[in-house]
Amino acid sequence: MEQALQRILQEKFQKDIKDATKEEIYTALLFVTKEKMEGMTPNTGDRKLYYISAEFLIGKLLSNNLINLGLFEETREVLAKYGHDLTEIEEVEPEPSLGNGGLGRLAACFLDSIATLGLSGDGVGLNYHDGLFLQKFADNKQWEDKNPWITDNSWLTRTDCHFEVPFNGFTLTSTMYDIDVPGYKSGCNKLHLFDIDTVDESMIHDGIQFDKSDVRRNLTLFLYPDDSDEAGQLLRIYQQYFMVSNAAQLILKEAQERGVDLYHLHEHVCIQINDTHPTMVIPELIRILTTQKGFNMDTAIDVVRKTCAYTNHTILAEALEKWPIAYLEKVVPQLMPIIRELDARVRRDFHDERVYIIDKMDRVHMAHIDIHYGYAVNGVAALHTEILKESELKPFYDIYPEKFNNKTNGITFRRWLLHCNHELADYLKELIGEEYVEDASQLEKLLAYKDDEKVLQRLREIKKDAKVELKNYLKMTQDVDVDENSVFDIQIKRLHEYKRQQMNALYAIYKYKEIKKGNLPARPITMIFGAKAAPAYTIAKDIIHLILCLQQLVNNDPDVNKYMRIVMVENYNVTKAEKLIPACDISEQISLASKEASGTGNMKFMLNGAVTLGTEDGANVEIHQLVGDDNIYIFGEKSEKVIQLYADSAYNSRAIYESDPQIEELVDFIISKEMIMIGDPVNLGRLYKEIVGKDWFMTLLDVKDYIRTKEQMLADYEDETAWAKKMLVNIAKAGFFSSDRTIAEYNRDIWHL
Ligand code: GL2
Repeated sequence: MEQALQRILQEKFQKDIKDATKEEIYTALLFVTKEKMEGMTPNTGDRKLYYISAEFLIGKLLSNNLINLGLFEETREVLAKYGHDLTEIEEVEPEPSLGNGGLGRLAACFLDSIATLGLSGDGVGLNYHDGLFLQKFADNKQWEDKNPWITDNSWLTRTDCHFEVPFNGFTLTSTMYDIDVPGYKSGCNKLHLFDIDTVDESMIHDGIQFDKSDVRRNLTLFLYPDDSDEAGQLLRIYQQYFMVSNAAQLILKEAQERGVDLYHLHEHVCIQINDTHPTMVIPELIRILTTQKGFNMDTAIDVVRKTCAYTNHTILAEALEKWPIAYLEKVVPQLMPIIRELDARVRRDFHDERVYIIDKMDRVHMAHIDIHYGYAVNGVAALHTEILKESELKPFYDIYPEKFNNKTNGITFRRWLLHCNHELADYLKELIGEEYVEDASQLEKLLAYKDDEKVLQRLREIKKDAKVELKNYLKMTQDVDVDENSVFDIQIKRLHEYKRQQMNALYAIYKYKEIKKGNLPARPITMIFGAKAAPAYTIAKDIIHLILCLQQLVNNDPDVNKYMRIVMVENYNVTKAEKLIPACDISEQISLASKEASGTGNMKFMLNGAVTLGTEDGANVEIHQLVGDDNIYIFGEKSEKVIQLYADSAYNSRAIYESDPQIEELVDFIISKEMIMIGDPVNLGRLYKEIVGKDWFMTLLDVKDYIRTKEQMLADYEDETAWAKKMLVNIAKAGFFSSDRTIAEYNRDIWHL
């Protein structure tokens, strides 16, 4: 490493390591690492997976690549020898924002595990130049800006692979960029990101505004451009088709290069459709096979059906894509005859309009294409899969019970433990050996130390160190002060009403009022939030406004700020998650039961010794089963009850509000004099009305149980030994949530690589 670094620094900058700047060292490390990865043996096999996804939230890559290449320690030492700190060098790397939340991060964790398990499998997606927007706070509100991440020297390698992608009346020529995905001590795969050369970032103005109709210039500017109008929806269809047409052409090209007889494609290729964004790969493959490869329709459909598998990540109706036929006709008319044919076959075989592809309003249900014309359908946590089978997708489950299966999500321990929490990772190695890194179930060995006071003490110290680090980071990045001796209570995830950040904000109001009344807590609490709201999601932005106003109110009140602080982290992303998660005491997983398909933050927190405060939702259910009642705090109504309330239209937030003076007092505070003095009455008023008059995700149903449970948790925190035991059990039981386990299951049951 030392020699390689010296060589590249000389070549590129005519400098020695000790005189080089952080930027120069970063660039040199990037080159060294890329060279190493080029020299790695690619994972190969007779069967290859293509994981197609609109999002790959890969995070910064330098340290993770070094870890997987087995070069991390050596690099750290070499740099230290010349007075440099690898952590500071990492700061130079821009974070690609190629994802939105859990779904995109899951895809990134999966790529790591696929490569680590030595499986042949590449990711396919788009190279968004400005990714998801950059979040800024001003006037206690969220503002959006562009988020460029591609620099002259980056992890992207331009390839000479190009395809022609046909749209209505014109064609776009693609360019494929590759990012290497090294496995941990094993072979290498690729992430292929498609782009066009004509994208023009200068067309963006006033934050994230741009001409949505100019596809040649805007196609790969942003992930999830605003789709609240027709032009925005058309652009999303352009993006999706561009992604899958490139994927389909790449898959067929590579298969033919490997000598695969396309009539046997399914024996050599499998395609995982990550949520519905890549669904058009099904009609696109059928189109290419029938129009260019001599297939008849029956055979093309048969081969494609045996090649594609679909993962569902949500039961939220608005997230299940339904594109109007008129829009598809406008953008990709060549696919519509095929989609109509696929629909006609469904209508011929099943006389149940709930499973049709085209509905009465002339909309195409993308998930229905996946389920009929794929060979596997999976949910992402046990409860989620049950809900799909028993309610959301029941008519499909009745037809194809054999296609449905569960694959509980997972996270890569390389990033979410080894990289983000060196101190804990090293201590675990000392206690139970190195094997847990490759066989996560070994973490259970930790249980032997459950009553070992020394071990428990060390776990507390490690947590404290992480809290101090976070404190310094928050001071440096946002100039806020927090107390490392306070309880760190953290809710970080996309902003959505179903995730109920608003309920956590009601707790903040409760606590603020208690402190004002003189009911002082045994120990201060630091409530940390991080979340981006979709730019067109009004109520989500109002919730951010509420939290930011509470932050100002609480942190500036000398009666209160000794006992309580609120921090809303700006532009929450993977890099920030890596700082926040190791420092957490209380992991907030408080979605309305039945609505969070899985969650993956919950797993990252537990692995780093936080204790979950959660509803029986998503993977929380499995965490609960693993750690037992004593090591998790569960509250709120169960999913059966919630589903019933929706079915009967029986939830009435106004009735709860009017009949419960405590709840009324908390909700009224949103539009109190104190708050209106700080905030915008329009935003606060709208949010107040929404909670009282609608509350679609039932905040008021669970808020009292939530407050009671959180208070219990804070009281229990004071028993240091008992709390440290809970930490230990959470870490020990986290092995199940390694994405290596998840990928092994995908491979066993779906991919058969
Ligand atoms: C999500 C779910 O909301 C989340 O619960 C799940 O953990 C992830 C990964 O399976 O998928 N679905 C979705 O559309 N997004 C998610 O994060 N954005």
